Amino acid sequence: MTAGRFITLEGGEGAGKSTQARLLAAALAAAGLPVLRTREPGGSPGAEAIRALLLGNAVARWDGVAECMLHFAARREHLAATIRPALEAGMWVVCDRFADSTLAYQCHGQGVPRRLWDGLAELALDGLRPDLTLVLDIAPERGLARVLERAGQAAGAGPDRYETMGLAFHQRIHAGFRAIAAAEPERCLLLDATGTEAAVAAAILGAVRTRLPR
Ligand code: Z5A
Repeated sequence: MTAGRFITLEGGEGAGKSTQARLLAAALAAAGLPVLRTREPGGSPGAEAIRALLLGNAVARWDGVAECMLHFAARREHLAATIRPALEAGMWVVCDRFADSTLAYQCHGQGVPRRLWDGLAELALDGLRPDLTLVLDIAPERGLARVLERAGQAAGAGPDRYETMGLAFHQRIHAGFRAIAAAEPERCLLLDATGTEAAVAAAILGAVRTRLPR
């Protein structure tokens, strides 16, 4: 039994998850709530080490199944070291990506069977699921354009391994996230991510207030 709240942000590349995770955490903190902002893959020393492996640039380094297992290994470590202790301490945990990303990227994107995701989720999560998942929805072409524009602005910041995987891959992921949101409407909310940062932030805060009243 956990005392805190667990909010995850999901969506494809450039949907604005990191931006919105930062804005939501700041808004919750400004409202006097204890907040922890974290991310996946990563969020604890062991999980960050796995992140460095996963986001390296060799596209064909592992097959989808191995990749799925690596994401869940990182997640289990992240849960044990960071998320569960924070929830048990009563914090509001805002997490940039979580298990839905594995379902979207590795199952919808890379063709890993759903039953494998189910088995790994049962093994790794010990029944923990987010209280609220905000799925930021944007056409992949538009999201990728945002990421490319950012890379153009930051000297030396080339695309990571997933960003090099092609438009068809990102279209499957986009469809996957929509299917996830439609399948679990009590947990997930699909939000239009094409508005300004402020407009998306306001929609998110409204959803959090409605769905997770204090
Ligand atoms: N992955 C996986 O395959 N399986 C898994 O289980 C998990 C992850 C957990 C993590 O990369 C990669 O791992 C990811 C999926 C895979 N694939 N890739 N690549 P990451 O953590 O480095 O990257 P990301 O999660 O995809 O984040 P991102 O590409 O940075 O996108 P974002 O967080 O959604 O967007 P952002 O950083 O907030 O914004 C991107 C740019 O758009 C930036 O310049 C902003 O200033 C701009 N932006 C943001 N919002 C707006 C609005 N509203 N209007 C205009 N511009 C905006």
